[in-house]
Amino acid sequence: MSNPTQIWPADRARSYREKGYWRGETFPALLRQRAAAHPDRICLTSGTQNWSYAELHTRALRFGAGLVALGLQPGERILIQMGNVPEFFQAVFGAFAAGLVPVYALPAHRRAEVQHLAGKSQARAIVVQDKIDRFDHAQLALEVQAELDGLDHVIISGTAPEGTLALEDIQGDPACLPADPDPQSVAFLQISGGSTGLPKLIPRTHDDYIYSLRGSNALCGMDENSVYLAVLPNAHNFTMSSPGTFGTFYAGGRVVLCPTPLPQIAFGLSARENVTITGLVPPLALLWLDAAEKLQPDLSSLQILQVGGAKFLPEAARRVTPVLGCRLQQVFGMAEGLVCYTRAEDSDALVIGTQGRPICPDDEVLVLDDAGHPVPDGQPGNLLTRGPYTISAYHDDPSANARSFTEDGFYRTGDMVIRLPSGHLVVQGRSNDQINRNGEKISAEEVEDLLLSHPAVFDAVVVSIPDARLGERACAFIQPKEGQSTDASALRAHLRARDVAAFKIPDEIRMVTGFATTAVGKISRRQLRESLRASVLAEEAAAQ
Ligand code: OOB
Repeated sequence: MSNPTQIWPADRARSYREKGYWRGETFPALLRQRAAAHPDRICLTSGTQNWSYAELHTRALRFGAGLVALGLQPGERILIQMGNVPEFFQAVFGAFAAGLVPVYALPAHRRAEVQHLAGKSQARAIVVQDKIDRFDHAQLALEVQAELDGLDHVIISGTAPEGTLALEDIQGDPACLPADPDPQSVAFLQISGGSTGLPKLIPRTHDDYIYSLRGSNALCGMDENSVYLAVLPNAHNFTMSSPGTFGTFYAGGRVVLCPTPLPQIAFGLSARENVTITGLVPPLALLWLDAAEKLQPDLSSLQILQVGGAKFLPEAARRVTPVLGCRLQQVFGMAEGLVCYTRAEDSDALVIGTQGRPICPDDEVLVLDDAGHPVPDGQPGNLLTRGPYTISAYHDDPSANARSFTEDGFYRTGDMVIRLPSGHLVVQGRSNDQINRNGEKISAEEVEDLLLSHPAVFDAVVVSIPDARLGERACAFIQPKEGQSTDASALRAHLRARDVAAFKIPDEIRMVTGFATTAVGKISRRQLRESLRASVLAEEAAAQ
């Protein structure tokens, strides 16, 4: 497993400890302490189920001990793919108790992603919910297991088919659990959106992640009366830590799990459960705004609506308080670390027009031109960052590390931003080829590769197009091989057969006879994507 000193060099680690950011807290200790301090307080509500802190803790210890009894060793990885169900937390905190390192897959991930994540992390076990939205994740887990050496255990929450273990049967004696882990060791592997290839693994330590929870809680006003509605997938970093579910547990508050992001359901839950804070991606926030105008729901308990994951445009941002009656908080974050928030004390102009400023005074932010020179405030540049909860290396990925981090440990975010003198950032877009569709990140290169594997495709270029509903949508341009032909539905079927997450299938597929080249040869894919994008935008403008 990665050595924490590779993630943070010793001098920075020392300074973060001295400054009190890293306090030696760990996830097993966190839940143990909360359960001891207020055992009967409810920490999780899902439908008619209410779990107290003591119940979650007991379930986690028993499950963790069951994992130890299966022979799993501290430091080994366990892949978790579950929806917004309470058992997600039983599995994650159980893994923590056993000293195991969870790897989080999203519910939308299919065979290509799950196999990659399990293989890359050398997972020894996989825990999945039997079905999410009618998709059979148990079957998928068995298929992945058949392909991978060392993936010894498939554990199912729900109905466990033959060859798998039922989560509820994995129980052991908590006395056999290991001692608490080193606070600077890796607690779990988050996954990156990324612009190249399949998701990369992001090693987050107990110390760094818990600092981000504490910092987020302070500036979101979280306390034991906070009720967080988890609408986006639990596995996503926004839902987990900004301040999200883990921040709520840290504060001793209550998490309410939303079975679907549909506004009608979420509004009802908010009123019934006295929800105080929730987080949405911009397309969902738009849906909520429109629905609230029609339905006039009771959202009187809701204090903060957080919007993040993709750019929330000022026209929409302006509607939040008048329509929903709560404060807007913009959140600009990344699973690699850095999270920016607008603050309660910020002017309306900052809350509506910026994506906030970093949690920590020691979050170092550089805004650089393409040659690596700093640009003045007010001008766009590439965002690089380093700080007490931002990684300086991906798990086991030297080539991604060489691309994504500078020698002195700054993460190249791939985002273009303008910094204001107040430190607030205004996100301008991506400097690399990633499509942010509905907050879900798609690598243009990965989809191009998949399209190129179709026998009739000579070349494929995938670009992002601004979209009123999704924020951005993916448009693929396809040049068929000479003498061959194919069409959009055949290509979509081809992608589906490759078992990739459905959000990666392009919204639009256009056939072309060829791509522009320069006199000296092929122009760069970056330039090609830019010119194709410009042609779609021009066409749309002409049609209006
Ligand atoms: C969050 O995390 P990821 O890892 O799925 O995606 C990170 C990327 C950022 O680099 C940026 O390109 C984009 O998502 N992004 C935003 C944004 N928030 C994220 N772009 C514009 N405006 C925003 N407000 O998406 C994430 C992690 C923690 C908290 C919130 C979001």
